[in-house]
Amino acid sequence: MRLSSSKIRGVTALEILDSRGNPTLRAGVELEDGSAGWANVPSGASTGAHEAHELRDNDPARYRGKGVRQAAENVRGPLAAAVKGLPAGDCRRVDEALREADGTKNKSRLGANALLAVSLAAARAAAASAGQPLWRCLCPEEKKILPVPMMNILNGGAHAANNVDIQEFMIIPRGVPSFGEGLRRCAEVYHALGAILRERGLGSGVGDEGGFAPDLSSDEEALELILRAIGRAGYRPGDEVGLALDAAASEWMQEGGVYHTPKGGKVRTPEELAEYWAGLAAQYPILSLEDGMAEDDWQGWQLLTRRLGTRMQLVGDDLFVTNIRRLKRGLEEGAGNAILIKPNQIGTLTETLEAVSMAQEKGWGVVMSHRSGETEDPIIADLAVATGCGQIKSGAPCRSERTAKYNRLLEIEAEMAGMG
Ligand code: 2PG
Ligand code: MG
Repeated sequence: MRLSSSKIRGVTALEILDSRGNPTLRAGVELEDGSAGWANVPSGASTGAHEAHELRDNDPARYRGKGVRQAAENVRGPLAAAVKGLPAGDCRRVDEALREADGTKNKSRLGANALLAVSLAAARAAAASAGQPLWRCLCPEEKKILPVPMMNILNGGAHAANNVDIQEFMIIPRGVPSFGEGLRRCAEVYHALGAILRERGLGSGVGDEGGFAPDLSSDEEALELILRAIGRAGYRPGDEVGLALDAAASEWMQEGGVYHTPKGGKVRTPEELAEYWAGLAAQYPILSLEDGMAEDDWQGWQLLTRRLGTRMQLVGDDLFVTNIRRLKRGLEEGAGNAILIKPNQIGTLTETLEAVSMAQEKGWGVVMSHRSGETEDPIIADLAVATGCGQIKSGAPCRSERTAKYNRLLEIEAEMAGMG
């Protein structure tokens, strides 16, 4: 990292709101040379059981128990004390100090939300001190690539009050010359889908990530509508725009190891679920499937990977929770072939980057991701470029907390062009 060596002088914290109207945390870090950085932490609705601990106040009198005043106090108190005087650009040292101050395995004492806010804000402050955008400070020369958007255009599951069970229906532009062109293609398909839904009287209200959230008769109907939208926008489904799904199947797992879709009421064994995905893959141009099995169903994941792993990307989100211990198990056992990266699942920048590197070294796919509860902070755009991960999931081209990341990538694309 080519970040400044200026030392941390002070750390601040603020309880703010995320895009779902719940409190979340912002931290600010000020350096001795007067530079400063801030960062907001997002929050998920379909949270994996193995994620680092998100500290909430649990005081029913405030924000339905979801306040983060204690996490803010932890930033101002023990975490500030732990990092004061450290060079902000030495991310590893800063993050180690944060982890030591917490002292638990899953950051449950001071809160992963508290640690991550300081970790990211410190990196931002160091980049500001170096007079460089964050992506450039973190980015080894050879990795300067912009990610392809994996854009969510139809929401279901825990992200929408409709009767669709698959959480995210996404599109991926193929063979585009630039990030901006890929983004345009996706936005055009999004508008075409909106027009089709309106024509059919299906409603064009949106879900948590900005994708449309119509009531449909089945998940297949959603896929059919999206194929139609791709065609209506003037593109060839498959060749020019592919499909990606996030089933978020941890939400479907029931006692006894069977999957039960809460809205459609389908009950399937892991074998039947793998067959279902194989059937969909045979029928539709699905390039990527995330959380096609549940977070603790390692056998189901192996089964799915044997069945479809050579045909498509199989992304572990709840399965790996951006944690190298779980990723290592996946690599050893052949569970999945790609990882979703969400910094708040693990709680520090360096651990996030470690998970990316481990996956990249093994030739796995890497997708940088937002959360369903987001803020205007676009930092994952910088992280996607810095790591050269190649793919980003940031919702629909709708709702500013989603477009903030895409717009930041457009900015970075322009910054790169200016660098020559
Ligand atoms: C996911 C995410 C983001 P959440 O499951 O991949 O799309 O959702 O933040 O609710 O976990
Ligand atoms: Mg997911």
